Amino acid sequence: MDAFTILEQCRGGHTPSVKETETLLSCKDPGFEEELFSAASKAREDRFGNRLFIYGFVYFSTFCRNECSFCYYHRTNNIPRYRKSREEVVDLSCRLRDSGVNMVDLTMGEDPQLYSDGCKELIETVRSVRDSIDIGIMVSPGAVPRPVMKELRSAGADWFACYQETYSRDLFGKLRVGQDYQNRIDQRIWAKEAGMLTEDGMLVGAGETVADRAEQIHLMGGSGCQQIRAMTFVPQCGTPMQAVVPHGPEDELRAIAVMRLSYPDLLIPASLDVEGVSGLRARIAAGANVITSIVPPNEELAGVAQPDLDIDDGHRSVDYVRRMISDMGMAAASNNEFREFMEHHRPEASE
Ligand code: SAM
Ligand code: MD0
Ligand code: SF4
Repeated sequence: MDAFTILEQCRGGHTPSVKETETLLSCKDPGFEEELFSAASKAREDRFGNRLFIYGFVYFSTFCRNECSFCYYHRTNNIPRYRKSREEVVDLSCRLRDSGVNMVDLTMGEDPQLYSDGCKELIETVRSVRDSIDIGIMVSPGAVPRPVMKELRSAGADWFACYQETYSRDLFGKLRVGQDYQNRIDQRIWAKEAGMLTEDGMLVGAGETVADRAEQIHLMGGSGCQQIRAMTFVPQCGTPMQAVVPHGPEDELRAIAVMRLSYPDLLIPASLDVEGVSGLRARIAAGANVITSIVPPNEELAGVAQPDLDIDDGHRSVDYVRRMISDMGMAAASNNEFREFMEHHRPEASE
């Protein structure tokens, strides 16, 4: 079946098969992309109106024991690193709350210091943040031991993010060198069992095929995660993948649109960490309904894929993105709206 016919069926509520997804991801016919994005925007509007959720990003430790070949914070990369104290993380989270984000995403490398003693410092950090703010809390700590999940939940974490990057085992081995594929899948299962909402994600332009991408969209969308994302790989100095030719945003935008059409109820981020604010409009126009990676300026905080882009000029701020989205007829959702989403979708703890 041709891409236009599949798209027409999707408009009527059809979930495309993997093969059909591949067709949607690869059709180069004139006018197709415009129709795809407009159908995806319509699907978002039907579910979420003109509302977008906004998340703050606190990358509180850039130390890491892992050697992901795509990552700037790769263990052997000789770069300056930092670890924020518990008090600093609380302060930053309060500032982000005051600036108007719906959630803070507490992210770290697999820092041995935060992992020691059953991830005690991580858990206590979450608890201190929970005691100080009443907006959403997401944790993105990497792959933690199973018992830690329950503790993160009872310390106050609402969400657990852990991206598989790819569902090709072969490519996974090349990207997340030395890490266990199944253990990373299990993270989201265990987090869900502990009563947390979960996020999965794919890297785009990191060596996958279009068929891999189509399959991954299905696996992520059907896995019970409430949020799924695609981020274009940004080559990083000092890493094994530094010489890879950077991919444009086109394939990520297609992935966002197809995810929206296939899984209209899910949260799908437009990350400021790939192209900064200049890439926001296109991601929203492709069907994203969350803006992630708001980072407070002048705090020596880093992004992941774009360690400093748009941060110290204050462009990765709620005020700035609110202005941008209002030009598109969109508005920031309230904390109550976000809370409602969480309450409605939070998995029941099963153990
Ligand atoms: N360390 C934790 C982990 O790996 O799960 C959490 C933080 S990690 C830095 C968050 C995500 O950022 C990764 O899973 C990956 O998808 C993305 N990321 C890292 N480096 C990137 C790059 N160079 N380009 C695009 N995305 C990247
Ligand atoms: C982002 N820089 O949202 C963040 C990060 C981790 N949960 C999120 C990749 O783009
Ligand atoms: Fe460490 Fe996460 Fe970077 Fe991998 S992606 S090297 S686990 S910070």
